[in-house]
Amino acid sequence: MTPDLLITDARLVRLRGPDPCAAIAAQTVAVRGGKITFAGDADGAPAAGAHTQIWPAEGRLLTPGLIDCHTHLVYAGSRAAEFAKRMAGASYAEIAASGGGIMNTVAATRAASEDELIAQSLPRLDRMLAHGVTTVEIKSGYGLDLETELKILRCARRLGELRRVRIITTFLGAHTTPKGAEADAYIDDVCIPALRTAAMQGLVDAVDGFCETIAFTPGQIARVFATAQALGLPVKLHAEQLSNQAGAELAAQFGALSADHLEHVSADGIAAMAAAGTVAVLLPGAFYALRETIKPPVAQLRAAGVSLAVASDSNPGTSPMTSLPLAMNMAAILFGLTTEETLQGVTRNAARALGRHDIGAIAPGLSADLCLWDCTDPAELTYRIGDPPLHARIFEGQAC
Ligand code: DI6
Ligand code: FE
Repeated sequence: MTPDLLITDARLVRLRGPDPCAAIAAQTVAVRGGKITFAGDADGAPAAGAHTQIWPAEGRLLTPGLIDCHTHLVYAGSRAAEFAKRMAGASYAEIAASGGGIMNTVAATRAASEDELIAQSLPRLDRMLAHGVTTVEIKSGYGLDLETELKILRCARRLGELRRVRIITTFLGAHTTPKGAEADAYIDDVCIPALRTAAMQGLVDAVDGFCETIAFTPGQIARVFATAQALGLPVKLHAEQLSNQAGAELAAQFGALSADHLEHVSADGIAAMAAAGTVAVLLPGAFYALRETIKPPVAQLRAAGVSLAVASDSNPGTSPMTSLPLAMNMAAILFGLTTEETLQGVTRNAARALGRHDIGAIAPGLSADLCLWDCTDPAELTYRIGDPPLHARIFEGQAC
């Protein structure tokens, strides 16, 4: 089959096979109809036709496009003023308890029109893309009422039409209890009905919750997860970020794609995740911004065979960051991941955390989401502090 695109002379990192992070010189990748049809030595490559675009990589590194598998990208407003308070000594939990925190962003997001929300979120998306991202997961959770949760999810879908990027949506109605409401009543009377409506409208790819003393109990999250299961939607969980709530065990029990944060996960939680194949999504941006001191138990997760992913957690409260390569650097420096682990964490393991088998690696049949980098060593992507040497981003076979 004649390719639409042939990338020649690339230093290829496939994220597949026994040595997934090896960089192999002088490789060719062929693309047709937005999908990879060949990756390997030039002599085995399909022949170019009259309309084949030939792109000499000139020895540059070629990796899968990066996948940010945990973001809260769509929101309105800024929390810089709260940041200033925290730097002057107030804690995140104190600010949340006094009506600030997530509720601050909820008020701004409710007040914003859909177009305003797009206008504020699009520049953040553009910065992500400029750092090599080709797939972004976006959570709701700054609406906490039916209308605003739907608005956020519609905006997330629209962002995927405005830019050449794959957007995956996650319903996070169980983010916090809105002011004046009672947690159980909110879950049963607002969150779960909103989930059903959003799912019916095709706006939901997965379901998340925040299991924490300042958010929801495992029992409340379980009710949301049971609804997700009935709707045929996969689940994931913000688990053990600030304390241990046995959220990892709960997530595993529901066959969750991922459990995220995990600073306070227990040995039992790790064992449950390993048995269920639940990916650990590490979010060093929030750890850094909250000046946390307890790290996720990376050595134990590794020893148990839990797959590690890394994401930006881009959100206005605890991780106002849009650079996934910066998260890679932080995961190495702060959590002790190797440069191979950080790269796998934003490619094939991030794909697993999203339940996707068609992205995150370079192999025939997969989507041609690729990044060409002005370097030859894959460690360069983690080594630089949020300043990745991106040469070109390719989404479904087209440079953009
Ligand atoms: N965990 C977090 O770190 C963010 N959400 C969550 O569930 C914080 C979101 C915010 O402060 O706005
Ligand atoms: Fe988050």
